[in-house]
Amino acid sequence: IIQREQLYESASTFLASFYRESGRSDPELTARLDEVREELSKRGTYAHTEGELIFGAKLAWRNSNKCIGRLFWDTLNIIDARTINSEDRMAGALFEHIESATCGGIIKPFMTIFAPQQYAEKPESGPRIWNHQLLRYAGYEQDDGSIVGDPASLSFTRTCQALGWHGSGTPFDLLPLVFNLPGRQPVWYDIPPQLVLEVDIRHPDYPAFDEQGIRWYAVPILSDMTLEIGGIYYPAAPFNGWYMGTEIGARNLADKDRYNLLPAMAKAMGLNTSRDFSLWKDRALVELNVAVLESYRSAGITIVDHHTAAQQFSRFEKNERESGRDVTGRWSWLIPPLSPATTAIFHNSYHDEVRSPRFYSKQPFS
Ligand code: HEM
Ligand code: NRG
Repeated sequence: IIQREQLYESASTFLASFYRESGRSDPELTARLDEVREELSKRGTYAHTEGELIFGAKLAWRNSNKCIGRLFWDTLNIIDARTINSEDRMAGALFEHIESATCGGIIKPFMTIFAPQQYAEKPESGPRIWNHQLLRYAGYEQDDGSIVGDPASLSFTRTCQALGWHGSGTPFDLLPLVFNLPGRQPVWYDIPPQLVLEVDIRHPDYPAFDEQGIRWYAVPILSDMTLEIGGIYYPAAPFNGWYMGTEIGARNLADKDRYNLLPAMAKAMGLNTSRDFSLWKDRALVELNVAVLESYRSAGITIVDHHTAAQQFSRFEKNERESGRDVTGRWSWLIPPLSPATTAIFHNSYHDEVRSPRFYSKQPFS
């Protein structure tokens, strides 16, 4: 009963904001709240209308304090996949997400929302996606302790292998999709390669770098966060926008515990790497980021540089203020990892206040 009251509280707060922001009348809101109360007393939960789901998903993006890309929150495309209850159809919906979001390189923000968690009358967990992102490269530990591929994927790769998947062992093997429906065993599906757009990373001025054979995928599709709207939890709700170049060039390819490519870039540039004092790491880092941006651009794939992204974020802040809302944010995530002080974000401060609808990074009630 207490849980039901809490759920009604969360539902009414969310519905009030939906009806207010979409310019509906108070009597309409009251009617909907009565309906929700009735549904709660019968079923212990309530179902969002399609309009509520779309609005809630967009607000969860708008409320993502770590996200610099929020100017575009209102352009999110939502696929309602709440009725999917077979593995094949779930895999199909995920494949379709990859295809629609990629859109031949003109990337579109998408979110596919599967069934919510039913935690009231009949405790039953919702469907779950085990991948961190729908597209990601495997990581393998060799007998000599060295690592092939993405070290961030070591443990998930072992999970896939335990389920019977075998990778080819290259540094850029796409991992399979792994997920489970409520109360069922996990299943894995290889992603049809023709759905996956990837880019060869080349440097326009340092062709020696091209021989590294580095590539990356076009679309980041986060798949391990739980979406919460009005007290309802959607544990499988993968979403994507496009990349900011630094995510790849200053982290995925540069971090020592990821692809660790600063030494290779420095070598291609002919830098002397014997002394930190020469700033060879900084020079290699900039050129690695140039290589990422130029490679995506020449392949016709949407990507944003961190200066433009920071300017877009300023526009978001202005829009929010003009709409009578104050912007929340987490400074340590909003600043880009390359030349942060050249962006306005660095010189501002933000309140990291948590608002619902929202994304949880760890799945609750697991
Ligand atoms: C985080 C950019 C779209 C929700 C981030 C980060 C960047 C970013 C750079 C920090 C990531 C990191 O440091 O690992 C963008 C850009 C987008 C975009 C350029 C282009 C449209 C979206 C969309 C959503 C979203 C569509 C949800 C609907 C989030 C969330 C985080 C995040 C929840 C935090 C992730 C975490 O906790 O690991 N975004 N984003 N973003 N973004 Fe966005
Ligand atoms: N840094 C991660 C991706 C995190 C989310 N970034 C986005 N999200 N751009 C990486 O793979 O590098 N998005 O929805 O566009």
